[in-house]
Amino acid sequence: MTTNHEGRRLILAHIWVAVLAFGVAAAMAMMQAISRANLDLPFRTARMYYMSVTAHGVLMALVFTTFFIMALGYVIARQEIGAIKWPRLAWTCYFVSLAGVVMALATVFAFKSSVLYTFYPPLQAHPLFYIGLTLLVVGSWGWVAIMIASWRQAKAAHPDRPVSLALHGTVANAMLWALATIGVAAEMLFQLIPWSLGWSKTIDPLLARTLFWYFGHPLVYFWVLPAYTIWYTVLPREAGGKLFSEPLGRMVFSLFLILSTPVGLHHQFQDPGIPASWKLLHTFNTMIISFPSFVTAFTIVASLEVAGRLRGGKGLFGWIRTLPWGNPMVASVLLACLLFMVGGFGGAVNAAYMLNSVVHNTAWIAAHFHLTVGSAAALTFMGTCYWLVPKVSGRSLELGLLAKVQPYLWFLGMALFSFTGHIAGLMGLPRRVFTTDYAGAPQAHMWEGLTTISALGGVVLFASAGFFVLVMLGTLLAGKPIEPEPIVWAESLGTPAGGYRVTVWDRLGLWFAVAVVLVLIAYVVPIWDILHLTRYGSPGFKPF
Ligand code: CU1
Repeated sequence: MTTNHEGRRLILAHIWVAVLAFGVAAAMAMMQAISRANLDLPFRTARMYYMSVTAHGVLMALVFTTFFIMALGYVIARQEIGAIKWPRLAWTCYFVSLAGVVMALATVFAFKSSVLYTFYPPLQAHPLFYIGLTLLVVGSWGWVAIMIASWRQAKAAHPDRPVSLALHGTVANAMLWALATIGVAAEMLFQLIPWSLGWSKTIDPLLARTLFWYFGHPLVYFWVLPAYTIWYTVLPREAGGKLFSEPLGRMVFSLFLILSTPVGLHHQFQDPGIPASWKLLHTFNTMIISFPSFVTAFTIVASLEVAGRLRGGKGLFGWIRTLPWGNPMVASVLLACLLFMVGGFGGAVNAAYMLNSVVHNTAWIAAHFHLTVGSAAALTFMGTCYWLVPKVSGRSLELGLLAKVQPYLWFLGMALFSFTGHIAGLMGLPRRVFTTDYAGAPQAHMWEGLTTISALGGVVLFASAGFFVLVMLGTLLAGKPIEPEPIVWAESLGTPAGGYRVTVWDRLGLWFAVAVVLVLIAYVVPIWDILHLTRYGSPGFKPF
């Protein structure tokens, strides 16, 4: 147990890493968008481009998200039990994760690990890249243990009532992460690390990709569930209303725990060596997992309608206008939700076997996940920082005007970047190429206007990211001392007298066990098959 002061330092230490990672990654993204529009920049080479895409992906998708999510988890657990459980473990894990990140990024910036954030073999990185990312994951396991221990303590203290919805969502996510990271840990320990150290000469790319996507799909839910937690437990109150249904929220998080992992083959539709029947099973699971997201869309829109009407909104759509669009936290989440709706429809295209072959490896994919992780998650996290950092640090939010403008700039930039990316992808523009002129090929001309608009989007996004980082630095370094407002979760509409009772959806241990069974059904046979195919190992390649 620790005092709140120590908890405060721990949480802010995580936020610092998240904000700095975000700032560096955003600067690299702008250069990439400009490079893909074939506009000449100083130092523009393929080598520089792939180094910077790797750094951008690792910093955004693995560092910014993980550190922010750990910070939010500590906030929520502390709120529940009044302190951070096992603070020494928490600090140890923080430094292990940070050391891993520094190690991995040092090799990236030294041009020794240009393998992109998916680190597909046979592209080969420096061993410290794989070891560093493994340490980041190992550090996050300590966080998982602390979340589960806090949850058990909260349940033991009040066995007759459920824990807060915020903690329920956080612990579902921690369990999901524990299950998912087994895949990437196995890939690192049995394949990538021994191979990069030269202990094994060749690697099986199909097995590596399968283990990666076993981890990679639940990874996207690891990003999105904390955003959903904020949508359910913070947004309704900040918008001036109540959560439409808390029991639906509990069901949603438990369903995500069950369904997030046995779907990874939907990233491998084009991979040979995996029977179509197994790909089909994963497709069905993917379609089922859209159900809790639809429930979330319904519940959140209903909660917002409650808020808008309580604020005096009338008529069919009048309540939308009366929402507090000038509150940077609320605006961030509302705009994140709008972008996510488009991203969700694109995701349904990706998940359909036939449609997937049209968009596979095109600019569509990068455009798609910038609406999901890059907007639904990242913009929600930024909005959450505006709400959370003053409460944790005891400092006033500085540069409030920039904070008000920032979510709108993100929305505009992402619309320019992403909508054009979807269209260009349908017209055949590949993802992950540093130049798109294809030696003047006629088809490449058709992309020109689109990649230019996309680059403009990149510049707007960079401005938005810069505003966010300035607001955070101003607040953390120069905010005026304030008496922070307490954190209060949103009330639920129609809470029964005496509060909610514990239901089957609160039994996360049970749902974790169900998730394990589904994972075994979905993966044992395909992985067994891969291990018994004629294996063609590949040596490592370092083209950049
Ligand atoms: Cu996926």
